[in-house]
Amino acid sequence: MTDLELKLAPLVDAIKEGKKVAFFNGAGISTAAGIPDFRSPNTGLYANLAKLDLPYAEAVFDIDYFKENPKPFYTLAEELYPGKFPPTKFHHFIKLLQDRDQLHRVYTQNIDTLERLAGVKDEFIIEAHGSFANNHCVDCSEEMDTETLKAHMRDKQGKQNGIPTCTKCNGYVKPDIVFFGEGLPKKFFTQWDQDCDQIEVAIVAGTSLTVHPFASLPSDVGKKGLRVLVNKDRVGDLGRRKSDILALHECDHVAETLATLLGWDKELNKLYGEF
Ligand code: CNA
Repeated sequence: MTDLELKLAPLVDAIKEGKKVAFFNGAGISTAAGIPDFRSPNTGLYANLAKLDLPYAEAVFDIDYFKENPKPFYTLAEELYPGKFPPTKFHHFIKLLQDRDQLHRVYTQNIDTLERLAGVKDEFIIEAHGSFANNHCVDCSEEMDTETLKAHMRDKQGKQNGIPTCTKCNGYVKPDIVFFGEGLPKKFFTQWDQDCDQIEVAIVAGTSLTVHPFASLPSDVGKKGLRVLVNKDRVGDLGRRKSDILALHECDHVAETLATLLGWDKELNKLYGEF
């Protein structure tokens, strides 16, 4: 047995016993699909924003900055817009738990909707930082459908210069992803109130756990819950409880290893091969 397999043994046992798993996801579960995360040195978005001429990296997702200059966000949005990227093995592993009625919830910071694309049902997903699914004017809140938004983005030669603009008030339109300076969806808080004491297994994956309030969820998991960190590096307070498992590896490698230990590897590869 490899060191990773040994470490994962209590998690495999818990899944074999029929326990339900809740996920706490970040950008690192999607990097294998080709979507850069924020904070990885060299490859992360923040390391590659120089071309956007921002006062500071986070400004690209800052609501006050967006209201003055939406161009950097829309330059980035073109690269990140859902539709170009397939789910990873890690996403498919979540779906396999759903198929076995062992998925408790998926709290995700990601805006790429890859959990949905992998087939995870709406009732399980809490998109804590919103998604590209809907769009609103930042001034008058008028909704804009996604096809119109995309048409505005494509229209680079027109007077809007590729920036989606409200047909009612001419304000800038933004997808409903949560920017710095904006509140999280109500559902995030109400669902967590219901879930937090009932978590049997918590898998925290691909996140630096730096953005609050999401970052505090793993430490709120009740002491009886088994906590597992799947990440390149150690983050948050994971590792402080005796039962915590630290799987400091690539997310897809851990998904493959778990699938093999559970005898789900053929199914996982089939799902992965379908995209
Ligand atoms: P982050 O701060 O960039 O952290 C990512 C973490 O994942 C780091 O600790 C990395 O070491 C780790 N990591 C990267 N790749 C892998 C991998 N293949 N296997 C294991 N670990 C890996 O990102 P967070 O999600 O923590 O930050 C929260 C922000 C990022 C949210 O508001 C998101 O909206 C935002 N974001 C989302 C996406 C997306 O939707 N895919 C992409 C980029 C940023």
